[in-house]
Amino acid sequence: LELDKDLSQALANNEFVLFYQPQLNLDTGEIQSVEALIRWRHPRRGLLPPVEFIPLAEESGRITDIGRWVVMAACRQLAAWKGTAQEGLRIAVNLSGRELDDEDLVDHIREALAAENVPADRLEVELTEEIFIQNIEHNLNQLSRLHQLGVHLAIDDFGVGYSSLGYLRDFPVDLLKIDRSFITEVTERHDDAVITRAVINLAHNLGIEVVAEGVETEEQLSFLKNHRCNFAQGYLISRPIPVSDLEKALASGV
Ligand code: G
Ligand code: G
Ligand code: NA
Ligand code: MN
Repeated sequence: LELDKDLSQALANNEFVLFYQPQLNLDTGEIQSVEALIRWRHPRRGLLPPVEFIPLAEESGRITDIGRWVVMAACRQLAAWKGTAQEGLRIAVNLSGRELDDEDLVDHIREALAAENVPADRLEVELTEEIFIQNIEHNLNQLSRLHQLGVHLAIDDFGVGYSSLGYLRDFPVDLLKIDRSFITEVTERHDDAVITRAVINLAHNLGIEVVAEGVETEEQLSFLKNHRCNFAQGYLISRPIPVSDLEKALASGV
């Protein structure tokens, strides 16, 4: 409850910050996108990860305003990168199902992009399969509008949800992010390798690109390259880092 009270002040006090985790393009060897991951600089508790406050924010409904801040902050960052070495980068933001409930979400994203004069295809939205289980018609409508704007849609934690594959046919999906739990032992376990290859082939045959999450070893990276996975994200490439560290890392050619 105390944390919830603090959360009500956090936006006004400017206590949120975005960290960025790069995604490596396995064809070009370049960083093409970064995932924005929110942190809370709590005045007494220090830097808090999202698991410690996002569920709370979802319960109280504050997630809507936090999500708006995230989108605005990402757009501001994209604008700030114009004319720099980061110019071509895309930012992926995470949205929970609760955030899709907001009827004004798409308008807000459109306005944030326009306010910062950022092309919509620089922004990507990551959603988990939960959005294909409830409020399907509403969510389909929201995501179709978002996709029409030009925003890219990614399915996060793919393969561990409870939804059917039918949504890949019905929803405008651009990217699948294979859940870390399949990648961790992909070079040791035959079943994980089979699943990962099948997901890559399924996605490609549907015209969808694939990101592997949780890549921690060179062996995993080689496996993913050999099987034509498009992007890799994970500690091998980089942890989520502050924007200043990201800019330094990119400048030194990581
Ligand atoms: O950064 P970390 O690995 O602790 O992130 C854990 C989870 O928190 C991520 O899987 C992501 O789904 C969620 N998350 C991170 N940033 C945001 C955000 O800005 N909004 C929402 N809704 N979830 C986020
Ligand atoms: O739910 P989502 O996948 O968006 O959240 C990503 C989370 O996974 C973040 O909390 C991030 O810190 C964590 N993460 C990112 N890369 C790796 C990795 O290579 N290994 C492990 N163990 N965790 C990772
Ligand atoms: Na993820
Ligand atoms: Mn994510």
